[in-house]
Amino acid sequence: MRIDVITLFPELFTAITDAGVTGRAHAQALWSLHAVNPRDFSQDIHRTVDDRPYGGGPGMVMMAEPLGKAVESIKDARGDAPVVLLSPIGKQFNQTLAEETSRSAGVVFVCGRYEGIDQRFIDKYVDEQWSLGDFVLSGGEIAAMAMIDATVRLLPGVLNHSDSALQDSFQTSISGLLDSPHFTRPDVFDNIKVPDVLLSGNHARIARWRREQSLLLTEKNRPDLIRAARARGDLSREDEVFLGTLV
Ligand code: 4GY
Repeated sequence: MRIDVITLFPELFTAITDAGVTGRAHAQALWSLHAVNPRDFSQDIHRTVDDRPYGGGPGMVMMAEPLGKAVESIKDARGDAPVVLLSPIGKQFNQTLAEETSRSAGVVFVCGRYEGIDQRFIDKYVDEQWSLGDFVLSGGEIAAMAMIDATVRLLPGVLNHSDSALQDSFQTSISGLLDSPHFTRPDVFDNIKVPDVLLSGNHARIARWRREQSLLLTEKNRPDLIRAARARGDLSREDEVFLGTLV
């Protein structure tokens, strides 16, 4: 998979190219990152990429021309990958979008800085806007890295064991419930014992316990996901009895 990113801070992306699961996958050439700095397409000696907002107001606005030239510079290499602007006004990114992106050839992420981006750049070059969530960042880079991380770990060959990705929180293809708690050695920490069932070797009991922990946690933290699972027919009679919905 090829990922392009337009950013004033290309060095930030070493966080995902050089470390962890995404770093290993990058070293194995399972994905590549191509950063383009709009400052390299500025027209003046000061390499200016921002200017004051028309109509007044605080802060600065990213100029359309350096961003437009940056996108033009990757026209041939990107093929038909969509140009995606990271913005809190965009569609909320989720696991389904990560799955779809991981099945695509690639994406071009545009990371804004300052107060905003000249709307004429957005109208001419941006295909979609995606949001990490309902909060305002100082720039799109951290949102882009989060989305790249969520996408790359789903690429074939990135995670070693085949069902690990499928069991994570939000991997709705299994159940759409939150992940159950995890424990490892030692069996006592700070006088707190690992739940006995996990040491029982009874795989059916362990699976049922994990399912019930998922149901409890999801009911507490994300009751909307319980309702959605029920609407999809993903809750068994046993699940409903456990939740107290039935007798
Ligand atoms: N939230 N999700 C987000 C953001 C800030 C463009 C400069 C977000 O994705 N990006 O808060 N981005 C950017 C937006 C102008 C600041």
